[in-house]
Amino acid sequence: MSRILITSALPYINGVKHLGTLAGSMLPADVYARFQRSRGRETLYICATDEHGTPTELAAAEKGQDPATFCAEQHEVQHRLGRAFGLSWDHFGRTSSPQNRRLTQQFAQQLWEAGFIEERVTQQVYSNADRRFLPDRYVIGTCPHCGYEAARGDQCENCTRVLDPADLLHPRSAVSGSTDIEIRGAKHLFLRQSVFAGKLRNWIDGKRGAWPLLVTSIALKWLDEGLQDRGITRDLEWGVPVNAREWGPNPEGQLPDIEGLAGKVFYVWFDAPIGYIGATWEWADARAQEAGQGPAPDAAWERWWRQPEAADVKYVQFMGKDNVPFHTVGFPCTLLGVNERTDAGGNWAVANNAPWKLVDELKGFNWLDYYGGKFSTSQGRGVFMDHALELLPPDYWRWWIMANVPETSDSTFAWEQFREQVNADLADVLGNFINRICKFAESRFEGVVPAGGQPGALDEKLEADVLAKLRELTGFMEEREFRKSATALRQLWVLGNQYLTEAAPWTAIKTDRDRAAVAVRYGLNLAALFSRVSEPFIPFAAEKIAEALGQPFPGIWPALDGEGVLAALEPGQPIRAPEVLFRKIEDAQVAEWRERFGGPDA
Ligand code: B3M
Ligand code: ZN
Repeated sequence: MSRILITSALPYINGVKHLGTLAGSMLPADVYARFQRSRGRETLYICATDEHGTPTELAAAEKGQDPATFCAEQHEVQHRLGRAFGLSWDHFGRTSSPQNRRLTQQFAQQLWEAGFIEERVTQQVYSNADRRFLPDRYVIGTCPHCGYEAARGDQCENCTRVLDPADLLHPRSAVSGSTDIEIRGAKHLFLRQSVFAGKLRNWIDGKRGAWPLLVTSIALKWLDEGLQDRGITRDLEWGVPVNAREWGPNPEGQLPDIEGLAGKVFYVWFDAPIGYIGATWEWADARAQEAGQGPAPDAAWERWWRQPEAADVKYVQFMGKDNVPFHTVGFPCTLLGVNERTDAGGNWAVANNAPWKLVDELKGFNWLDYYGGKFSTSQGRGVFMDHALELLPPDYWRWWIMANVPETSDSTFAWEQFREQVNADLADVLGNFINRICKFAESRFEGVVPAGGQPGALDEKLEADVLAKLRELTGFMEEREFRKSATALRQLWVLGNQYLTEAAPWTAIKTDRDRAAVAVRYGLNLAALFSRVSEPFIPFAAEKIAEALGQPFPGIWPALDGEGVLAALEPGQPIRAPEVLFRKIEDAQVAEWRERFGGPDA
């Protein structure tokens, strides 16, 4: 049985995330992690805040904080919100952690030694007023193609042409508005991605058919366009320093002490994916600390990442489509460059006898938008994680998002459809079933699972139908087909209501108590099954159901061989009706929320 390593794209540190971010990475990853744990597999779900880069520096400055303080605070906010949503991270780390800084520096050093990193001089915009180099998109000016006056130095938003800051007419700093800017030459490190083009193409070609088409087509498009070498350093203060080592003496020696690189940091997209590994190291250290030990031995976290120990690990990544290039090209280049090298004849050879694992399964998502438009922080449009939880418990959001997750195309959030679907699926179908069966058992069978009676055709049919659906659901979950999984799960819940209606224990009890006992026993067992198979999607409700039935939580996924699929509960086992699982969302609430968060015409 294999171990499962799961990562979801690391949320940027600046600001609370909206539902789109949750839908495109963290929530599906959580659903999959919960499912795999309940299947009994050793599972590790790692996430972290992505903390470096210019936007962080600017967001911190806007709050009058230094970046370190800002990040520490925002990390706590995101951690708390993620937990409140039920995200079952084994560790929620930080790309600014000492572990990640060290790994980033080490990888860079190894790439340098292998000849995959090169020093180049690039021309960059320097703002005298801001006393800093400006990243391309922080230079604003008039587009030379269409005359748009607020074009960014990387791309014109109006005509979508890709630009170089030097193309802009009347350029100015987006930070201060100052026009006192000049072009200066600056040294930077470049990762020679072009060297890996052939290797990457073979690797991606081998994933065709296995990975979502969305993912392989984005990756191949990048490769078709010709893989460019990539600048991996920036002139910033906040980041992993290129040339100033904070950690003790290292037998491997210093990072390349290249003249002109002092004071520079690695580009955020270089250290962010390494953060998956860094956060796994943090996880191991945190566990060692909990156990009253010192730092964890390397083997404790390397067993998830490095061969040969990681041979039984299946590594699954979750992300939105905009992140796919960095995970199919950028990060794999880093890892390949550490694992392998070329000899004088240009042949590849193993360079590392404990090579790092590349991703096995990559699940990419389209966009979730808000009434057909983008979620927007600045315009206050759409729902963000903190506000969502002020309105409704997490399961409502989790269920709607997963049932509509933008898997094969973009999907759209609208309050009206949200209310309709949540009321129908959660309140009318699942909630109603649980309530009916538990209440009836409480009032007519002294609150215990009834014994007695012989199952008949109806009960046997239920068992067969449930087993067929359960197998279908399990297959979809293994394949990470979440919309299909949600549909199969809803169909399972529907089977419950249909059964109760047909078996009608409230009628049977008048003439045949044994018949009613069988129906109630099957019904309660269905409820127990629902708790287990619904847990990945709606863990809070699943826990309430498990508690009501005296079942362990989280439970184990039901066996697919059909043995006792509806016989988990011992006759005589006490049960009680849980509090109302799902209150219906009212029309008036929808009207109010649409007003508050912006509706179709906002
Ligand atoms: N923070 C981008 C994003 O959230 C980025 C992901 C990093 S994954 C290593 O869209
Ligand atoms: Zn333009």
